[in-house]
Amino acid sequence: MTGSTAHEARTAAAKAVLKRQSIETPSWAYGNSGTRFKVFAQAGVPRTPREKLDDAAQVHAFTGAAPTVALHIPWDRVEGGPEGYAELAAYAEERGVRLGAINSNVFQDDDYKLGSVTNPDPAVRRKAVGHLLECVDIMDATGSRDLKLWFSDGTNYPGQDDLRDRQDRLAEALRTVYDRLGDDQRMVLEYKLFEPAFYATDVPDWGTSYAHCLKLGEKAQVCVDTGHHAPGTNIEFIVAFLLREGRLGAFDFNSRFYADDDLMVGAADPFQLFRILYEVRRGGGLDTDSGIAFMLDQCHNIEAKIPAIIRSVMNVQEATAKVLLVDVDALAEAQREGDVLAANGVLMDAYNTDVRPLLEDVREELGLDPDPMGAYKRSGWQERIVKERVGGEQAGWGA
Ligand code: LRH
Ligand code: MN
Repeated sequence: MTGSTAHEARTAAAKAVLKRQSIETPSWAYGNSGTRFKVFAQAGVPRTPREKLDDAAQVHAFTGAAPTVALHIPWDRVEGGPEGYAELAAYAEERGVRLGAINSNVFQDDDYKLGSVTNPDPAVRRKAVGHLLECVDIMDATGSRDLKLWFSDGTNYPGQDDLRDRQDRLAEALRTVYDRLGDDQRMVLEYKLFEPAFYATDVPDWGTSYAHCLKLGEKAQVCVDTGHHAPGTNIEFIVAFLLREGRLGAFDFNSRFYADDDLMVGAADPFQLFRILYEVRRGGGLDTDSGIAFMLDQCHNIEAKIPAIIRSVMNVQEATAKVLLVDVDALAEAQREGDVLAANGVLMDAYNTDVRPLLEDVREELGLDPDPMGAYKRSGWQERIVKERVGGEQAGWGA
């Protein structure tokens, strides 16, 4: 096959993958967020889970690649128990999106100061496990597959608590929740190096999450939040390893310059996103049945939220298009021959390819405007929500 026909074949194959790409947006990114210094409220921000879904539907309408929305409990709590969540799921469907992962929250209650599921006090542990089980009840109502677990649990000073005992408590709680999962449900266990704990975090790294998941069973998978690693960590190696083990369940995509900055994915380090998605592709993670949840987990503290999320979806699409254009045969050959520069060159050729025209074609073939950001701007939705969403309590982290 000549070079050009091979490239045409790669382009056609890439289009097929890009047309079915699904990136989950986080309900909390549509609400107000900030840092410990300040939360800058923005006009037009949603006041209810339904208004968050209205905004998420805009992102999907203009990108065609964001059909699901992750919820966070209690930030997205609705009245009416399971029926209430079933109605919320129906509301989402009517707007062309579906409810995705259910995120638990055992990091904002006074009782959890010394930990939630790892707390020395068994009553506090029972309360935390109770919330996690309530989240599974909500999954039953919304039809969500994934329970996403992130624990802020940790200590600030050596000796504050027994690190081994805390792991025993964590394992016991995870087992209780795991055994409650339905056949088609999973738990994805997210790790984070530090913050809010500043000495030892109980699930600090991929190895700790992986080890707990192995003990629990197949329905327990690791969630890789791209902002949760020590500076200099080779995240794509972790991705390659977990894919090889069949334990890469989900991504929380964002980007950072320093710590858990939760900036737009690809904004701080587009080459890192490319390297991560290359290992995703290499490990079969872009195949239809990979089961990996590609989610955004971001905070748009100063920039307009809906356009920022549209831009983020486009950043993932662009990085995905680039990795799909990698000439894998030439790469494998160069690697076999130990031709370091040729091998690196193949990857850099793909990375340096301007894939924006390809994505514009994909959008047009999907009946979408080739310019999602421009189309959103022209839609007048931003002006409309600023005008309509007056009064009431704007959504936020409630921290
Ligand atoms: C923790 C985290 C987790 C979410 C929260 C919104 O830093 O990444 O995924 O629960 O952000
Ligand atoms: Mn996260």
